[in-house]
Amino acid sequence: MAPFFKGLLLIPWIIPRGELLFNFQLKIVYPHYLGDVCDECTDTDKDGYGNPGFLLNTCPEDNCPTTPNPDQLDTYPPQGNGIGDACDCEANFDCDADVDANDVTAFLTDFGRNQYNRPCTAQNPCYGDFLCDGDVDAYDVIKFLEDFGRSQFNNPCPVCEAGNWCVYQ
Ligand SMILES: [Ca+2]
Ligand SMILES: [Ca+2]
Ligand SMILES: [Ca+2]
Ligand SMILES: [Ca+2]
Repeated sequence: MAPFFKGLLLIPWIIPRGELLFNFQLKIVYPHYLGDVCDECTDTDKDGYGNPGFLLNTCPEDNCPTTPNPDQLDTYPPQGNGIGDACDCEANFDCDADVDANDVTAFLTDFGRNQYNRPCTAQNPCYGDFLCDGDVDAYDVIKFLEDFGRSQFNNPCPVCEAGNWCVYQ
């Protein structure tokens, strides 16, 4: 066959395979150039855990989607609440976007409670007992101050659900 015709026959062979190869390389070499709809791990903060809400993600879900936290630690409250330590607003008692004067008031109301003084119970829980050890003491003040001042303009608090922080008897 003349070289010209050979060339014509080769073109339809090369084009689809070239596309395949190109896509393959693009996926391997530039995984973050993939659109969200075909990315198997949409991971904005690049910590190996995927943003919630992307159904095609095959990587585990990130408990702080905009804060890199490869350890995914969630130690407050002790039983965890699905929001990682790296971004949780533990002192946002009313679950709005801030830790402000309302939260200070709630904290001060319960500060000083312990097993001898108005014990923390399931019926009357203690706001600010971050460790769930049955008191609101100096340790909890330090933890409270870590988040005080966060607002919708300054490191906003993640969405949370108001409810019992600790499991009391
Ligand atoms: Ca992530
Ligand atoms: Ca993260
Ligand atoms: Ca948490
Ligand atoms: Ca608040």
